[in-house]
Amino acid sequence: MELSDQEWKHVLDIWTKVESKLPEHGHEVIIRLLQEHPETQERFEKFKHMKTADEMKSSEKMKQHGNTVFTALGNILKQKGNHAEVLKPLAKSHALEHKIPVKYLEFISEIIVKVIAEKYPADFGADSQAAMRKALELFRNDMASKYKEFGYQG
Ligand code: 6CQ
Repeated sequence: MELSDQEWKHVLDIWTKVESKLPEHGHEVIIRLLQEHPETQERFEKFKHMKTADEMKSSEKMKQHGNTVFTALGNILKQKGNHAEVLKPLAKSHALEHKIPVKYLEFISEIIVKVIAEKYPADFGADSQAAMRKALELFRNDMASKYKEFGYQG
C-alpha cells in the first residue's frame, strides 16, 4: 500500500493543525479509547484504576501520555511511509512488553480520525480523512508484520 504525494500532503497539512494542541488532542484520544473500548484500559498500569471520564480529564499524567503517543505518531507520519526504523522499537515494545493487539491499533486509528474531524471540521474534509485513514492503515499493516517478526501474532 502506498500514498500519493497529494495524500501525504493532506496528512501532514492536518497534522500541522493537530500539533498546535498536541497534548490536549492526544489526551482526548486516550480518554475516548478507554471509554469506548474498556478492555484497552487494562493495558495501562497507570490508568486502569480510573473510573470516570472526569477523573481521566483531570489527569496530568494522562495528558503527558497524550503528548507521548501523538509525538510518536507525528514522527511516524512525517516519514511518509519510510518509517521502518522508527516503527521497529515501537512494534517491539507494543508486541512484547505492552501486548497490544492490532485490533486495538484499529480502535485508536478510528478515534484519531474522529477526534481530528471534530476539532478541525473545516480543514479535514473527505479527501483528507481518507488520506489519514490510509496512512494509519499503512502504519498498522507495518506494525502487524513487525509483530510477527517478534513472534507476537497480535
Ligand atoms: C500508547 C498509547 C496511548 C497512550 C500512550 C501510549 C493511547 O505507562 C507506560 O509506560 C505506558 C506503556 C504503554 C502502553 C500500555 C505504551 C507506550 N503504549 C501502551 C498501550 Fe502506546 N502507542 C500506540 C500508538 C498508535 C498510534 C502509538 C504511536 C503509541 C506510542 N499503545 C497502547 C495501546 C493500548 C490499547 C495502544 C492502542 C497503543 C498505541 N506507546 C508507548 C507509544 C509510545 C511512544 C510509548 C512509550 C515508548 C514505548 O515504546 O513503550
